[in-house]
Formats: sequence, C-alpha cells, structure tokens
Amino acid sequence: LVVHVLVVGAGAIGGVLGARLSDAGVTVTLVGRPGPVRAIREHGLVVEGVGATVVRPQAEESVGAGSDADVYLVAVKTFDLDAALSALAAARPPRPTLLVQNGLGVEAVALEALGAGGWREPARYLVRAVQSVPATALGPGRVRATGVGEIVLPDPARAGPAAAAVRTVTELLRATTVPVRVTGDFEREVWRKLLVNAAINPVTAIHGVVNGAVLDEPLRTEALVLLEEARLVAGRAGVAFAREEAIAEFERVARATATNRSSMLQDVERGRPTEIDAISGELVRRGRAVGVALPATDAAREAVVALAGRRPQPL
Ligand code: KPL
Repeated sequence: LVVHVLVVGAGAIGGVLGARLSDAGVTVTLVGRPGPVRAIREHGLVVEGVGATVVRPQAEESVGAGSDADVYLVAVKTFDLDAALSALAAARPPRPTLLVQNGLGVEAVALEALGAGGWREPARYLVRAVQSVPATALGPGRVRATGVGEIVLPDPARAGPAAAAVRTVTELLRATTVPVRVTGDFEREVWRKLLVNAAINPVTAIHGVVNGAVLDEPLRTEALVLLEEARLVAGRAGVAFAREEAIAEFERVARATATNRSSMLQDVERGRPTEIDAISGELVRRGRAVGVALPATDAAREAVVALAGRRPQPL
C-alpha cells in the first residue's frame, strides 16, 4: 500500500500531480527549489482552475530530507533528470520511480543515473508514463490546471523487470482524479506525445502564444511542417503513424490544452532552459542517423535556443 509519495520537482506538473495525490489521501513530500518550498510551507500548494484545491504537503529542498517514501514521482524537466536521479539514488533506497518527462531517450538517461547513484538493478524500479496534464505555473507553489488530461502507463505484463513497480504506480494513480490509461504499446505513446510536442512546443514558444493558437493559420501550417518531419522519423524508428492520424492527434491535444501555455513557452518566459534538445534536438539527431533531413525542426530548434534566456520574467 502506497502511503507516502516523494514528488521531486515542484513545477507545474509536480505541483498538479502532487496535489491530486494529496487529495486522494496520500501523504506527499514535494522537493523543489527554495522559492516553491517556502511558499508551500507558508500557504500550502495551490491549484487553480480545473479541480481547484489547496493542499498542505511537506516541502523540502533536498531529495534526501523527510521520511521514507513508498514511491518516487520525478517531475523535473528532462534536462534536470540526470542530476535529480543521481541525487535520489544516492540519498534513498530503491523504490518504484515514476518518470513523467517529455522527449526521447529518457529511460536510458534514468537507468544510467540511478545506477551511478548506487541502485542495483534500477530497471526493476523505473516506470515511465506519458502525461498530458495541462498545467501552467503561476508562481511558487501556485499552479493552474487548464484541463484534466490523462496519464498513460505501460501494461505491466509487457513491462519486464518493472512489472511490480508498474502495478504499484498504476494502482496509486488510479486512486486520483487523473484519468489513467494502460497500453500494450507504450513506445507508440511516447512517440505520439513526442510528435505533438515537436509541433506545438517550439511554435508556441517562438510566437509566445497559447496552444490553441496553432489550430489557426498561419501557425497551423508552421506546426504541421514540424509534425510531418517528426512523423517521418517515427516511421523510420518503426513506429508508423498515418499522416491523418498524426494531424488528428495534434488537433486533439491543441484543442484539449487550448488555453494552456506550453511548457516550452513557460520556460522561455522565465528565462530557463527548455526541453528543445530532448524533443527537436533528438529528432534531428535520429533523423540524421537514418539519412532524413529535418530542416524545419532544426530551424525551430535553433530559434528556441536563441530565445531561451532572453526574456526572463520574475516568478
Ligand atoms: O506536453 C505539453 C507541454 O506543454 O509540454 C502539451 C501537451 C503541449 C501541453 O501544453
């Protein structure tokens, strides 16, 4: 029985998922930067919008602080994953560890980091989920949920050594209000989300618009070119999507998250690093490896890299 979850990362996703777990009766400890930790200790963790709530989780600045936990939920950005998991594994014993990052190659980075931190057989504990919970950080300890979204998990029967951990995590998430879907083809879900992120995130970050703006011209065409390039790489990786299916998924997510600011836009606005490398950068590298050029994706990648850090806003 899971009674205590350590949530590493107190940003928009860590905040919303931490609050949903807390509302489900689970004890939650959030690990974050000093600002959010102070705010959560003083005012609680505030979720506005869909499923608005105020919860009072414990909040810590260090991953090793606080009591033993049954599950670790790691909700840091992809580029912080390595450092967060090395620190986690060095500070705490192996437990089912749920990853909710965007991008490609997350599992390999995670296994390496957990091993480096001292866990033996990290593959037994690692559970990757694909989440599409639309959330915008409003300030330290304050998040707006702009929709319900869902979390997709692998079928434990196909999760190999992680089967028991997958079961534990699935049961845990099912106790919350976030819809949970289990799939026998998890790799496809990773790519499905990646296609959407590759199209929506750079365009919204570059133009400074909410996700719904990509449904209309001229941004629709700009995003669809990126979607198509990503779809080609997916096909070469053995994960085939029909063009119509990719477009339908892009439109579905853009509509469902229409008022949300993409995570990449939020990062650019705060002058923080973005996940562009794990999304578009990884696509360009994988395309190159199989002889597929991705000119639009590479140009978008460069544009986001150039933007990042230019428009810092206090948060
Ligand atoms: O995953 C997202 C993100 O912002 O990174 C989407 C689905 C685009 C929601 O904003």
